[in-house]
Amino acid sequence: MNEISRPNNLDAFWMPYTANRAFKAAPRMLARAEGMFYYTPENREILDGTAGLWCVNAGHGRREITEAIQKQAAVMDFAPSFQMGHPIAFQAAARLAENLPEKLDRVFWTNSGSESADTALKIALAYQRARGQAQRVRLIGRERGYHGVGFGGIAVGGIVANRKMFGTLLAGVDHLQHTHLPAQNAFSKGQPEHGADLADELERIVALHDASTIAAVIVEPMAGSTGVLIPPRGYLQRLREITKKHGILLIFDEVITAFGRLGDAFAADVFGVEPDMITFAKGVTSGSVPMGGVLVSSEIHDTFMSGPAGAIELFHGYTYSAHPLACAAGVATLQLYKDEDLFARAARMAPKFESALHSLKGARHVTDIRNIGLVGGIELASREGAPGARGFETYLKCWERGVLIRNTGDILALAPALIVEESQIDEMVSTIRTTLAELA
Ligand code: PXG
Ligand code: PLP
Repeated sequence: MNEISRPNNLDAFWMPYTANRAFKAAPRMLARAEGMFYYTPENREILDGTAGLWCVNAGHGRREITEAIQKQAAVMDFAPSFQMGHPIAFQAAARLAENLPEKLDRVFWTNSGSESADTALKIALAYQRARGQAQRVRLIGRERGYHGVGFGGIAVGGIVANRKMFGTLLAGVDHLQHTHLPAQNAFSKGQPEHGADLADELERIVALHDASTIAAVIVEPMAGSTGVLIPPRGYLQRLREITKKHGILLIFDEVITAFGRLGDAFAADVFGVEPDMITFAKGVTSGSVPMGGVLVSSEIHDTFMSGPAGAIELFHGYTYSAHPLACAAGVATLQLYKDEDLFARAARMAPKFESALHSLKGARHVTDIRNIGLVGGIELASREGAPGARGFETYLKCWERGVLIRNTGDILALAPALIVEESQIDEMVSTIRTTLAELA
C-alpha cells in the first residue's frame, strides 16, 4: 500500500465530530469503495449499512456519475454563478424540478446541508420583510433537531452538545418539543400512533410570542441524526395547518430524507405534506461531490422579483453555488435514480428491511426499534453511568466484523444505499445481533 492509502502521520488533520486522540491511536481507515462496500487499506471488505453518512443513495463508485464528473472536469473546472452562468447549473435545476413536490419549483444551490439550512432561514427572514412583515424575525426549531453546524443551524437545532460550546446563539429562537415517546410508541413499525398533539405546542409558542413575530418553523420531517425519530401520524399535517393559519413558513430539512431514503423522492411526498421550503444535500449527488440546495415555492421566489429588474434580489450566495462538477454529478445522479427507479426500489425493499430490523426485538439490550423506508433505529439500554458507551462499542465491534453502522449515543442507525440486497440487510442485522449478544 502506498503513502496515500496508509499515511504515517495523522497529526495535521483535525477531524470533524471525532475523538481525535482515540482515533489516531487506533485508526479506522477506508481506502476504496464500490457498490455496497468499502475496503480498508488492507483490502478488508466492509458492508456499508449507512450509505457513507446517509448520502451515497445510489451506491458507491457508480460509473455514470464518475464519468460525468470526469467529463465536466475536463471541459470546465469552475465558473462563477454571480452575475453569470453556465448551462449545466440550469440543467441541474430543471432536472431537479421534474421531481419536485408540486409548488416547489425554484432551487437555490449551496454546497452542504449546513449551508442549505442557513440559506433557508435567511430566505425566510428576507421573504417576510419583502412582503411587508419585517417584524417576523423569530425562528422556531425543535428539540433533538439537527440542521447542520452553521450559526443559524445550531441555533434552531436542538442538540445540546452542538450548542453549549459556542456561547451566545441567534436571538429570537424557540423550540418545539421533540416527538420521541418511547413509553407509548416503542417498537412501532412506520409512523407511530401517538404524538400528533405535540404539534399543538406551536399554538402555545404562537400565543406566547404572537404570530406576527414568527417568520418560520424548521423541522426534519424525520429526525435522522438524533436517532431516527419518525413523525407520529398526523403530526406534520397538524404543523402545516397551524403554520398556514398564522402566516408562518414551514421548512422541511430533508438533507437525509430526500432522494429516496423514505421510499419516494422527498419526505414531503411520503407524508403528503407540502412545506414552503425544502433543504437538501447529500443524496443529490449520491455523496460524490459536495452539493446542497433550498427548494422554494414560486410564490416565495416571485415575492423577491418585484424591485427594479437590474437590482440583485437576494444578497446571498456561495463561491461554489452551482459548482460545475457538482452540477454534472447531480444531473448524472438524478438520471441514475430515474433509470434504475431507485426510489421505488427502496419502497419495495422497505417491508423486508422492516421485518429484518424488528427481528432484533428481544435481542440483548434492545429497548426500541423504529423504521421507515430504508432507515432504521435500534435503541439500546444505556450502561449504568456510561451513556453512549454501549452504542459506540457496538459500532466498533460491527466494524471489526465487517459491517458499517452509525451510533448516536446508544441508538444505532442503519440507512443503506437504495441498491441494497435482501441478503445484505440480513447480514447487517445478524452482525448487530451477534455483537449485542456478547456485549456487556
Ligand atoms: N440537516 C440535516 C437534517 C442533516 O441530517 C445537515 C443538515 C447538515 O448537512 P452537512 O452536509 O452540512 O453535514 C444534516 C447532516 C449522523 C450525521 O451521523 C448526520 C448528518 C451529518 C453527519 C452525520 O447522524 N446530517
Ligand atoms: N472569506 C473570504 C475572505 C472570502 O473572500 C470569501 C469568498 O469570496 C468567503 C469567506 C466565502 O467563501 P464561500 O463563498 O466559498 O462560502
